[in-house]
Amino acid sequence: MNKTVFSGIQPSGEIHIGNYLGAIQNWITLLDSYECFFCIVDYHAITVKYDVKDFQDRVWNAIIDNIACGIDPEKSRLFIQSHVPEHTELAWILNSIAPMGDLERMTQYKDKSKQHKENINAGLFTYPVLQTADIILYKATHVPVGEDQVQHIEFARRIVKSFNHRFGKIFPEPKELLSHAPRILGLDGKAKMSKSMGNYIAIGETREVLQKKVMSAVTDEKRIRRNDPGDPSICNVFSLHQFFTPSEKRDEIETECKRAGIGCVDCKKLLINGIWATLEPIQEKRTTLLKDQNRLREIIYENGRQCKQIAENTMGQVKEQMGIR
Ligand code: AQP
Repeated sequence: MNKTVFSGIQPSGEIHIGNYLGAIQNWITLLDSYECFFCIVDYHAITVKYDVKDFQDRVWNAIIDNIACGIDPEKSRLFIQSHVPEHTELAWILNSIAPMGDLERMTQYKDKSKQHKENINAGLFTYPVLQTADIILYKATHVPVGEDQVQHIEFARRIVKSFNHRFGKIFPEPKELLSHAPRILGLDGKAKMSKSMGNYIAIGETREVLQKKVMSAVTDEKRIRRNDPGDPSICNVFSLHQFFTPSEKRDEIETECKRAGIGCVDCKKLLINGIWATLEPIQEKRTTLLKDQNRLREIIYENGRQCKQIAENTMGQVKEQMGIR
């Protein structure tokens, strides 16, 4: 069986280093060995309140950011979900297979229901059904995601098993692919870094804002004075060094922190340098990309057209097997 990857990102805010380390970096490593579908999932993003005026900009910014991070839209099919209406068509069909009990157990639904008490809508509830449709329309075998999405991929596998069992085997059972950074915590060091929580470092952060944000990040809370020894194993700032600081320097910071040889302020300054070394080239590439957006738009629309053809084929098979003509 061919190896096919599908993964999505919501245009629900600025892309942050959690998305970058947990998903996008992993996507880049797969470009050469898998057939890759990467999607800006705008239909998922409307399940929470959003500003209509900004929405198109958000979708387009998500495209530009992904390319600036290293997703080549000519090596992969980077596209916009709503350009392929078959996603929502298949989601309706899968709604008739998805057990309510499974959907009620979804952690993301429970969390978002608490976060958006005034807007607990059916789309929020059936979010994993649309996500399953996204994945299986392209018969994806692998789904590179952060840890927060693993429960949804398990759900997708159960739906695929039910479909294949009832109507005949069409779909492979998709497997999650976790990156080396499956769960980046927010600046509070407690909740997952997320666009909607506002606890993030965006990839488009200026150096000044980056500095402010990192300086405000929570460290080992037991370390009160500069002379107290720290515990890097419970410090979120130190855990970020793992991704932005060369290993020798990181080992030195760890040893020095444990013996109070380095304070949290200096540890944060080193982290700022490390993160900036990653963000600066991404931001430079972004500026270059913005100069020739017309060509990029053509590529993204063409990717959407190609995806639509594949999706139409899959829907033809689905309807045939289900007796829908
Ligand atoms: N903190 C994270 N650490 C590792 N991976 C993460 N991902 C998201 N946050 C982290 C992964 O990034 C991909 C895109 O997910 P998303 O668009 O749902 O990102 P988000 O920041 O989580 O967006 P929202 O709008 O704020 O959503 P909720 O409210 O669900 O958190 C996924 O592969 C995800 O796993």
